[in-house]
Amino acid sequence: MASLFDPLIAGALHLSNRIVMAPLTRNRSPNGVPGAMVETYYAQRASAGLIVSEGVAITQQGQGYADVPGLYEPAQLDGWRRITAAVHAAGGRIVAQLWHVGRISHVSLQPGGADPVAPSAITAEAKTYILKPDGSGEFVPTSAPRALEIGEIPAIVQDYARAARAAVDAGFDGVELHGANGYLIDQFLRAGSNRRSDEYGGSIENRVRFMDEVVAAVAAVIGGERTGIRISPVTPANDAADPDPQPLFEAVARSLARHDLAFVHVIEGATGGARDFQQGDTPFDYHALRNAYRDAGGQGAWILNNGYTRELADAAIAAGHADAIAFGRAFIANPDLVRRLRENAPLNALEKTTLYGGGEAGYTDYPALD
Ligand code: 8OZ
Repeated sequence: MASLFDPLIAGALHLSNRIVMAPLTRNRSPNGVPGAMVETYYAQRASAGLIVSEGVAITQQGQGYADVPGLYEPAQLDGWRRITAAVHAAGGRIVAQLWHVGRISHVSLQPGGADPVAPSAITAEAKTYILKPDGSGEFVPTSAPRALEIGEIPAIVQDYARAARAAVDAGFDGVELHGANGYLIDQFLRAGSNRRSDEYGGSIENRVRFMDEVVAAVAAVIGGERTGIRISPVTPANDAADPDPQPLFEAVARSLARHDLAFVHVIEGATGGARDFQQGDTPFDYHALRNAYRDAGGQGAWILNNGYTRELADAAIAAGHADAIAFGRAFIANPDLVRRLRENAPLNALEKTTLYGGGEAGYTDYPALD
């Protein structure tokens, strides 16, 4: 029977255990450049079987929040090169989460103050976080987006591919596409944000097309065995909504199965909230989702996430429902989470006021055991 502490091979990624650090937005990279503090933070957490970095913007257009790191300027890449080297020196593995926020942005973050882009010109009922001229942060409503012209889509697909190449050049072991939580890929998938009448909207097949093209383009440049994706079939985060998620995400799973990916990472329920959160008329069937992937030939590692305790995680791995489990908030507060889980040691409590932005406090100063 597999355990959380057994190694796992996920495509080209060799994990020393099945405990994954989930992607966590921390807003500590001014001008998109991750510095020494970010390096310390990730190196402290290198005992994870795999670190998925915080969302990293693939372009300035993909930026939606203040002080999120990027992968599109030389100084940003230099910062990541030091971070990936530090994680590797500490024995860890790290993939970059490639992020385009789509409509979850604000004009002040966009190139030339332009409107954010989205599948359709529908403003999200959501907030983002920007910096005021005095440097302090504030939450503001997201700006009204404009709908992408069909002729603009290939360039955005290529932006993902270029960022994937840059990530691997900067030392990342691979990438995770951010297909979750109401950002650009998810905006194309779900009917609430996609009202297009061209080949990228309408039918499920059409709404899956953008994701499929991004996955294909990224896998073509860095290899499917270094590529994973995160999805969130029912989360309401960022105004994401679809009336019938089961057939939609089973089609997503079948599409992903064609690309020989390293892993598929699934958020169960509402991101950071109720695991049994439901959209549509029936509870989402996550086993059917996994079966759709496996039946279509998908062999990537199956990573589950959201509110897992040690007991829930052990049970999911032992039952074969997951190959690995991702932990988010527990990794913020416990740099040595793997050891604590192994020893059944108590966990540090999370300080919520220091999650987004700020300095070392609540970032690199959570104590390890001893
Ligand atoms: C929390 C705050 C800002 C962004 C996500 C990237 O939900 C995020 C995010 C989380 O996927």
